[in-house]
Amino acid sequence: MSNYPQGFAHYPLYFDPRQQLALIDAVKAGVETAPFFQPTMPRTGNPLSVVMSNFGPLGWVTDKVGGYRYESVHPKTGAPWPKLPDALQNLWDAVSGCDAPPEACLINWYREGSKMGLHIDNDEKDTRAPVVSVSLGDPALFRLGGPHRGGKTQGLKLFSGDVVVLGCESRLCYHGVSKVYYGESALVPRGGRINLTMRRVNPVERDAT
Ligand code: MD3
Ligand code: FE
Repeated sequence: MSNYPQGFAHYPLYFDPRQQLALIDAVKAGVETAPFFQPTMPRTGNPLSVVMSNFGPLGWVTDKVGGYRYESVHPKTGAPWPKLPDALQNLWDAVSGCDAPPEACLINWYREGSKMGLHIDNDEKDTRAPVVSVSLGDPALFRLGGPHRGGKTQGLKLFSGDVVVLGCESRLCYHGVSKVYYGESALVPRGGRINLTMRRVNPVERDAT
């Protein structure tokens, strides 16, 4: 039985294979200037199993000393993150219901054995806007729980080209990736799965009328 939280939407194969290739090309171009970096956990310095980069004015980074945060420049090169590709801005406009553009687009690359433990995304000051996610390459088993740690979770297999929108209640639900079906897709050049997540970070400034 599927009973998803309010604000959760899944669009299977939103992007067809040709569009998926174009997105991979955009990621390839982005990581030429903003190479994948190895994120590490606050305090322990343990590496996350994914490597990351970002598009847009802000990027999510984490390391032992600074912890989870948004930064306007790449942690290694010090350069601004590359501009968000138009295809992703168009996706945001089509499915987010948010007038303001996303400020950050996190690029997660899952290689053989990579996973992501259950967590809540709450490093954003504005959690009213949804998170919009695009899956590319190998399928993954995504898990979505409730607002409390230790509650029930349900699994959903995400395939290349799938889009997931996490708004309202689902925005603050526990979620993670328990498994990647490594080697099932040949889309990603060096293998694995790429996940893109667009977010608002700061509250939208509205003009007083
Ligand atoms: C549910 N990424 O980057 S995407 C993350 O597949 C993250 O790489 C996973 O969790 C991935 O933080 C899941 C789908 C997703 C993204 C953000 C969410 C689900 C979410 C925020 C709130 C609730
Ligand atoms: Fe997350």
